[in-house]
Amino acid sequence: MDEIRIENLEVYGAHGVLPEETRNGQMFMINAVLYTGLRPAGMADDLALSTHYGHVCQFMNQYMREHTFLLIEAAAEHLAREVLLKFPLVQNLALELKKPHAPIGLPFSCVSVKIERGWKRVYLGIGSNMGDKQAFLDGAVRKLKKNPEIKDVKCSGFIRTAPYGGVEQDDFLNGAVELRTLLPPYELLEFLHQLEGEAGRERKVRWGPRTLDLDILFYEDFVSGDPVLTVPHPDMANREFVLKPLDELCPWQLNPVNGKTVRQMLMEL
Ligand code: A4P
Ligand code: MG
Repeated sequence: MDEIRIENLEVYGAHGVLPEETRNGQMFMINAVLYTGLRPAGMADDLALSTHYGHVCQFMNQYMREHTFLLIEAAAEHLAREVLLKFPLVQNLALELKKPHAPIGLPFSCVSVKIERGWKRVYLGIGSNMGDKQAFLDGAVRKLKKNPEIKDVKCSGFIRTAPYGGVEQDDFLNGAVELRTLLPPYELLEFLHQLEGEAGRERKVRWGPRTLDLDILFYEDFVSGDPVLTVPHPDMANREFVLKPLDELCPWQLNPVNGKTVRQMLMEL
């Protein structure tokens, strides 16, 4: 991915743990790498097709002045989030926040923190087999769209499917959702659990009836075998109710564990 680089931008702010730091303030320096496509602006020679680095610098300067954090970790975390929300063409951001006058009492040139944050592409499986199934699925998609840390939400069509997994229960309505999010995997999972809770989901029987089930199928090419969050979803290759709607959204998406595309898994099933 192309980059716009900002080096050693000097900003003033009142961040620190000591009272005199928040009282007097001090100078900070910012290094930022904005990962974004530069081809359209480069070909057309048109600033409207790129991200104005001057605006980014002014924005970071103002944000650092108007907010106060104890830790440079917190200042960097919040600043990165705000830049990613404010400048939509920036897909990922590496941000280094340097504090050259930190009150250490020893000779040093600089302390800093460096983080990378960005909009990550995610695919969810979504299902319901209790009550007004369509309304539960529509409600979940609406709430995903309302979260400021989620964007570009696209939904497959919903299909009626027979229950899978041996528990005798009502038919399901299933679909898949594509989105981009600033939430890291476990925070996204927590948000999905919150939405399930708001839909009145009760966990009585594993694989049993539910008002709303939201599963993370893919999170970029993140791989995890943790039982709390297993990604990609380990049983997707055996589930037509997952692969069919997913195939509508991303037939060429590669499962990094088995090396197969969604289309290939669906054909083999
Ligand atoms: N968990 C681990 N990995 C993930 C992930 N990638 N996404 C953990 C979401 N959650 C994940 O899930 C149990 C625990 O799995 C969570 O606490 C989470 O930390 P749950 O939703 O409480 O329980 P569950 O859904 O009953 O169990 P499980 O194993 O998630 O089942 P599935 O895979 O969701 O399957 N038949 C049809 N036709 N359509 C369906 O949608 N769904 C199921 C449930 C069974 N049969 C179905 C359908
Ligand atoms: Mg589940």
